Amino acid sequence: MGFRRLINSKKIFSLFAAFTLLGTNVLMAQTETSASATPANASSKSDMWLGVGYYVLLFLVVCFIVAIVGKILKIYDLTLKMQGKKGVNWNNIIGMICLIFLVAGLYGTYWSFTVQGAGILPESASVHGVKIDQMFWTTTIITMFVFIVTQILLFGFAFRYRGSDDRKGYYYPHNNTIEKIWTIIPAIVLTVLVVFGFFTWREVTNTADVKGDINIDITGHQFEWLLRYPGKDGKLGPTNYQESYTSNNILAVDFKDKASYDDQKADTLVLPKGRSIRLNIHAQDVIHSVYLPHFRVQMNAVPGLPTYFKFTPTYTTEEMRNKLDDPKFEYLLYCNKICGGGHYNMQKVVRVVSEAEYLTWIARQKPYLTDPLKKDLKLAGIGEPKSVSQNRLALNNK
Ligand SMILES: [Cu+2]
Repeated sequence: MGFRRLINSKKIFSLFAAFTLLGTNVLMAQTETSASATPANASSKSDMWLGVGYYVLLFLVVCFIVAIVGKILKIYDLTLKMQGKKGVNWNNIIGMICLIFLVAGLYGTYWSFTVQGAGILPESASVHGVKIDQMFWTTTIITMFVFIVTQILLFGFAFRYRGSDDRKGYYYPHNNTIEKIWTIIPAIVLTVLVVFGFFTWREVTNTADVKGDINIDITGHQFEWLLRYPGKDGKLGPTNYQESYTSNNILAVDFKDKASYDDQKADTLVLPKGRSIRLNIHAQDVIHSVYLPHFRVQMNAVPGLPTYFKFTPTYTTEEMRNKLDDPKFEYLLYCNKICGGGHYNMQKVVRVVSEAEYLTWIARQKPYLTDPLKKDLKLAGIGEPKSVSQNRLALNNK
């Protein structure tokens, strides 16, 4: 009785409506501040408010319809009772609601697959990505099948065996066979999926370093990715945050090691097709995450815990553009950990090119060892470090 009074209370209803309106406004206000960065947004902003108004109105209309239908049913129920008849059969109504929920829910699932499904990533652009996709689709198909069957059984049974005066509920407390079936089958399926996932992940990550690997250092800090390529020696110099960090050496490259001298920096992550790439992943402040969705690559960048991810790109940017029939397509590198206010902007273009194009590009990149940094390190010229270790000591003593 108390609950019914709560639902019928006009105060509660108007409070709920006000709360919904306010909540939507607050949400949209946030989208608005980020969207208003570009002034040419006036028309899209009014479109957005039209959209908000539309959904709020739609919600209110649905509430009114439900309330009116409820009142009509109640009056109908009372009239029947006054005439000495049985009144409304609520079991049938609840049964029908279960059936409507089943049909609407399954249609909603189908709808979200067709609408959101269109935003799915294109074919994997890396060798290991094909295996990740196989795993993804196997899991999706199995879980979808189970989802559809169980929903049909759940709501179908609720409808078919809804309460009725003609039959009595059968008391069925326990059945070991049923318990075994619904424990053992899911256990086997889940074990197969987990083991399959375990072996796939092991195959993806247990990769021995080969001589031809291209080593690239990628360092995340708030809010950008910094890239360092090895020079002609193919080796990246080591880093040492405690000793080598200066404003001219934000990657803290250790110049005690000669391999550091020819390291290069780059703005774009350029990768040659068909070559094994080893991304050495670092973070300088908080946890970031290297995310290259088109290559099915993701690995956290944790401060103080360098990690790596190896993969081989299989399609150049140009090939992917042709495949997708989208001349503007770019592979992108994102940060996939919410690492602060500028997180959304931690993005870089990734270009996959032919080996020849890569060599031309890399030859044009600037050395990491800039003139100001040379001055800091008191290096006369690359290749002939004048007592680097002594200078380092001097720096350390600051
Ligand atoms: Cu980040």
